[in-house]
Amino acid sequence: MKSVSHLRRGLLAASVTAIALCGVGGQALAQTKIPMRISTPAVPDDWHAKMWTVFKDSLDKASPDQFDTQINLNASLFKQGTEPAAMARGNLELSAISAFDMAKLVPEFSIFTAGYVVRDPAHQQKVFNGPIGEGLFKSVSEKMDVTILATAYLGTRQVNLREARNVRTPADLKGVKLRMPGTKEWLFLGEALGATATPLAFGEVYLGLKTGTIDGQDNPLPTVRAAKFYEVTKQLVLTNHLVDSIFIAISNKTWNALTSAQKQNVKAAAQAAAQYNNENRIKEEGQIVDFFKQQGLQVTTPDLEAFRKSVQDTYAKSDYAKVWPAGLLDRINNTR
Ligand code: KDO
Repeated sequence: MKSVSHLRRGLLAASVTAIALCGVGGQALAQTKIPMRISTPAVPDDWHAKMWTVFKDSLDKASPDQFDTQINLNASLFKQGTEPAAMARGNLELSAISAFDMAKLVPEFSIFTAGYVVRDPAHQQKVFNGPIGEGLFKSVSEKMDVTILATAYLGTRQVNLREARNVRTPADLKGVKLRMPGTKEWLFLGEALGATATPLAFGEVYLGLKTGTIDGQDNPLPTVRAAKFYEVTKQLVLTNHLVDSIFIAISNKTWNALTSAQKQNVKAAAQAAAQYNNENRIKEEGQIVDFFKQQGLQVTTPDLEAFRKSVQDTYAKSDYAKVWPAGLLDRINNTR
């Protein structure tokens, strides 16, 4: 029998979501589940939405009856980009946040918002699971009040256009209204690609493409499929411009209130979720181009060297690069 002293009293007042009364030897025992509200803009068919079910199942298996995991997709609980502040305030327990979210409060993180820095998913995992990730995640915890539990591979971002055009170099994207998420770090990436970056929340992209308020968008191909952007676009330009990450993060208010066994199980569940996402997404990316061709999209490969050089030069000359710690880019490049 569990004794009441096992319950985390601090959480009782604020976060009782389920109370089960069980009579044991004539005594009533109150059991409290710790709420784990998750908010993400991801659509149900995308791997980084499905990974949360893996998180929930792993956690329930390891810590039965201790957590009440609630998965909210399609930005139904918090708007895209507002999750970090909600976690810092303690209004949200978990989310998957981007390098762009982190760059706002931890400026050196902007190195990972720059195109053509991370080479591939294996490089990404080595960088973030090693000393570089450890140092940056420490600053994230201090400045954002969230703890990073695992690094998931969001996929490699590609340009996806409403009307087909000949795109060889960034100059060919001049004047193209390329939708980006609505922060300056994202918009800078769109401009670095040569386009006219146009801010729009993820949930509005499909309609924007359909009605022509935007000319294109950039996302990894599994997301282009899951969100059905292929229905309202005619071309994929395989720019490979960003090997993107999404970091599973938990509010420090929640994290610090857990026992060490609970912390271990929550972290293991996040890592299982990331691994499920990574394996499936990498596999899908390897096979997905045929699907788009069958849907009638043109799939073209531009001059990748021209894109790489132009994007890297744009970042190197920008204010972002001024706050990158000396030697960090070399350390990333030398991580093998
Ligand atoms: C997007 O809005 O383009 C983006 O890919 C940005 C990511 O950081 C992430 O928020 C993602 O959308 C959503 O999870 C939807 O897939």
